[in-house]
Amino acid sequence: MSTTTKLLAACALSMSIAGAYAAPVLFQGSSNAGATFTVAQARTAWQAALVSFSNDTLTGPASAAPFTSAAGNTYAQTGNGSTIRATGTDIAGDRVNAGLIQFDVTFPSFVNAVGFDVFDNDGGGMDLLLTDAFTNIVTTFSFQSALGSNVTEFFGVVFDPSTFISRLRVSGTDPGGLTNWDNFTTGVGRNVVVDPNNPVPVPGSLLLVGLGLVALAAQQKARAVAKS
Ligand SMILES: [Ca+2]
Ligand SMILES: [Ca+2]
Repeated sequence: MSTTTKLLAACALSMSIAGAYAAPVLFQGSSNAGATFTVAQARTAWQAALVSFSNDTLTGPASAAPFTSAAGNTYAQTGNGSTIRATGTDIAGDRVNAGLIQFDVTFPSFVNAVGFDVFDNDGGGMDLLLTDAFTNIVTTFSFQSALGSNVTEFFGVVFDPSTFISRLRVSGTDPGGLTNWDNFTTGVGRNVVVDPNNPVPVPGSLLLVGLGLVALAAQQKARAVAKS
């Protein structure tokens, strides 16, 4: 069984999805001693599903939220009472007295895939809410982080080829109250049927009609050449 197949099998067990529309795949890795695969393996498998991607290392000045990183992503608190801040190397979250640490990430362009590292979520539950750039439909992923302190995990999502997202809301119920996030990576999956830089999506059915017309024209041209 390949690493990717193992990842997909593990994801099918660990993931529950609420919402509709997207047919996403979630890759999860952990540096836990008992983990089936490492953070690096999970990230590599996720990146292999993409045609392009860019990584936000969050290197920059320390700052309270909201802040925009050098990569152009804007990170903001949601007003639920928890806080986040830029440390200069990553994002530090404090649950304070809220039920969960929660923040929004807005991307400078629409993306088809998103992944990031989580440090020290202590086995807490995590939610990712991804807002569809065209329909505003929100898809929710709910999953558990690995048990134990000082554990780094990777979570990555790839949407179906016609789905792009404009915003990500991250929530973690870290029992200890302190969690860090880093390396927010966004990308475009292979075989996408819309251009993320063009805000007008090409419906799949129209694309098929277009491809059919191209094939028909090629066939007629071939017949004309054969007769001449
Ligand atoms: Ca970093
Ligand atoms: Ca923690």
